[in-house]
Amino acid sequence: MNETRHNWTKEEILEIYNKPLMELLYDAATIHRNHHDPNTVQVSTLLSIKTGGCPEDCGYCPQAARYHTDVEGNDLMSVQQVKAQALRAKSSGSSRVCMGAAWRNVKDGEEFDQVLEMVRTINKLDMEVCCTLGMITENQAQRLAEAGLYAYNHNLDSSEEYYKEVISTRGYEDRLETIDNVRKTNVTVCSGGIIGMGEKTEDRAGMLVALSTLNPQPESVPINALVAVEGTPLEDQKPVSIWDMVRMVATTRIVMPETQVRLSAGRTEMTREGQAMCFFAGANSIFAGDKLLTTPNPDVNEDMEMFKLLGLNPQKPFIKKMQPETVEAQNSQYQALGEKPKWTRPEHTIERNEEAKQKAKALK
Ligand code: SAM
Ligand code: DTB
Ligand code: SF4
Repeated sequence: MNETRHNWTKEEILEIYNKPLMELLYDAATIHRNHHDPNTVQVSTLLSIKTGGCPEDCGYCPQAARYHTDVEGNDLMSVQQVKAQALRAKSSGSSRVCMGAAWRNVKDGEEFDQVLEMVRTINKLDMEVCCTLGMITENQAQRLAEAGLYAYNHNLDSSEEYYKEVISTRGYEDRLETIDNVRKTNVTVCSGGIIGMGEKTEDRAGMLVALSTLNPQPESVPINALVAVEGTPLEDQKPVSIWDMVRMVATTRIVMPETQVRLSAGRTEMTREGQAMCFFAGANSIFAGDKLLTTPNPDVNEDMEMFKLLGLNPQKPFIKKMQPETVEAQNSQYQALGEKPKWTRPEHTIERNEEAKQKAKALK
């Protein structure tokens, strides 16, 4: 077994990332085998429970209200709708449902209570439940844990330096604080980022420093390739090369040996050969279902064919950690505190985000 280190430096990570490819693949695959079954891949289904109309300015995101994209906004789904979708996901081989909401942060009240009920409902289907709802307080994390949440996703997205080139409406430290709030509970941490936003290799390494020096490291790390959506400030970004994706996955695997590395957004642009290389390099999780949150993803049947071809098996739920218990709302030991936390709003100017906003205004 390789010990898990929490003191990786940017220079060390860059050295790994830039290794001759065959050596990088060999090192990553070796570490992967020492910590995981190389033929097992976790399968998660994404569900956008509240779509579009988000007040933030994340330059990559089609759900930000200020840009002009084709995303149709939707109010919060009902618990019954979510249950039906979760059952579909389960019957198609997913062990986890990840519910996403286009919110800046969670607000106590009816909508959050409804999300808690969704968590209880899916946990009772014996599936792992993940949520990604924006920033949360410790009390909100505790309430999610009590409802039976298995994981909370909150991405760092990039290095601290490059983050400032993409998002101005909240700070990197807010993201770290949310991750820390989740860490105070039994809920596992899912945090990763996006490549292909125009960042340098140093920024990819910087993000991996930030993630790998967390102690404990996140239980899962999604690596997304930017899906460049028309109308967003990053609409003209060139698709990320498969070689970059493989290097990023392999480096993530090496610096975070125990984590589940998820080959996330961007798979529609990848060949089976490319994805196979990512699995060899240590990716052991995917998002399945023909939609991510708002953009396309490969068809489930095609993914299952790929699994068969590669001899991969979907991971069963609760293999890495026991299923949490669900406490019913009436027995909860937590109150909604109605806190108004002071999440920062750095508001630096990002020219291209500003331009996209103006363009969207003009089109209205
Ligand atoms: N609103 C919440 C938040 O930002 O934390 C949760 C949903 S948000 C859509 C979740 C993550 O999806 C983002 O942090 C980002 O990493 C990823 N994402 C969003 N748009 C993307 C895109 N166009 N391409 C790749 N990843 C994207
Ligand atoms: C993550 O890292 N990737 C997922 C999930 N966590 C929430 C989201 C990808 C979104 C891609 C763009 C879209 O479909 O809107
Ligand atoms: Fe909103 Fe999340 Fe999209 Fe940012 S990434 S605009 S917070 S939905």
